Parts: sequence; C-alpha cells; structure tokens
Amino acid sequence: MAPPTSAATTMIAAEPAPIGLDWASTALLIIDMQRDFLEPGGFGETLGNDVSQLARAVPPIAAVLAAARRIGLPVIHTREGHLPDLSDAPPAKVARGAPSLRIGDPGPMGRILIRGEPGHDIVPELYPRADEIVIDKPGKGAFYATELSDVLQKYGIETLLVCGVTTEVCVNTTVREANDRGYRCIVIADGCASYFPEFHAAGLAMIKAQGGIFGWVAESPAVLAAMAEQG
Ligand code: C5J
Repeated sequence: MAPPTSAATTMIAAEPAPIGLDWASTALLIIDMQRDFLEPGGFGETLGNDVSQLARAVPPIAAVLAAARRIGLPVIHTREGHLPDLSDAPPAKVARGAPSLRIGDPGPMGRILIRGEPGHDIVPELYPRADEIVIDKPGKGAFYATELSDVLQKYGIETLLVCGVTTEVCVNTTVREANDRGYRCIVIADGCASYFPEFHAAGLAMIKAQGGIFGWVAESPAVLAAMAEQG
C-alpha cells in the first residue's frame, strides 16, 4: 500500500479542540475487532459480559475503514491473543477472575483467545485486506511485545486514528502507550465500544481531559468529512 503523498493539513473537528493532520503521516489503527470479543461464545462472554454492547462500533469503523482504503491510508488491525502453548500468556492473566472458560480452553469458536482459532479472527465486516497490517499482541496495549513501533516508523506515521474495543481496556492502553512514544492519537468515539457504557464514556473523557492529556476524541462523521476532502 502506498500512503498519500500530500503534505496538506486537514482539520478534524475534535475535542478538546480541532486538530490538523497530514494524511501522509497518518494511519488507521483498529483495535481487537475480534469474534472473541464481539460474538457469543468467545473470551468476552466467558467473562460474563453482554457482547451485544460492542456491535454498535462496527458500522462507524466500517465507514472509516472504507474511506481509509479509498484514500490509501495505511490500515493496521490488532488482535489480542496467545500462542497455542500459552508461553506468551502470563499465568496471572490466565488465572484471573472466575470465567466460565479460561484462555486456552476449548469453546464454541475454538480455544479461547488463541491465535489461529476462529474466535481469534477479526469479524467479517472489518476483515483485513491482504495488503493491510495485522499485529498480534499478547497484552492489552498494541505496543507491548509487538512490532507496531517498527511498522509506524517504516511508514513515517505521526498521527493515529484509533478505534476498536474495548474503549477503556485495549483502546485506552494503546492510546496511552502511543502518547508516551510521541504519537498523536485521534480516538473515534463512535468507533469504540465497551461492555459497560459508563466505562466507554469515562474512557473517552480521560483521553480528552486536561487539554487532551492522551489525545483527541472525534466522532466518525467528522473524520469521514476530513477524509472526503482528501479524495
Ligand atoms: C479486553 C480488549 N477487554 N481488547 N481486551 O480484555 O479490550
């Protein structure tokens, strides 16, 4: 994929303030839109969550993904999961809580949160194209124990459009990691979701508080409007 070459600055309506970006140094980062989190029988449901809460993020992400593909933005999908032998799964993570099935146990979509299993895959509506980047991550943050930093450097990325699930866990952790590494994150509010609507709201509020302590928050129509200016 070839990123756009224009160095023009586009403004996006966002909170706490509008933000200008250069599409040539911007990527779309889609966090963990996996069947294990969104569909019944996966990791999310084993933890007792109502997985239907996450479906609302799919249409906004699909719209932004289509626009990103149209304007040639680098697209990066992440997947949380572990190696089949669980060698990258901290015992403290596997043992945590009282789930109906633990990480690695067989479930209706294969072994829970294990790479290569059907549940670990990305939902069909947002399925990565062959030329898009897929980062497998063992943790909540997309930078921990992954090649994401190298990928962003390779593409000369300075700004990330971030969406996915869940707002307060993997999206928030990744945005905080990115912020500490010098990236500007624009979080697409309606392109994120949580099993807990109040945590979704709090997760976004934390990012944009204090003048944008971790980044910016924008709605997908504002992002799409800015992308439409590009082509
Ligand atoms: C969680 C995630 N919630 N992708 N993972 O365990 O947010």
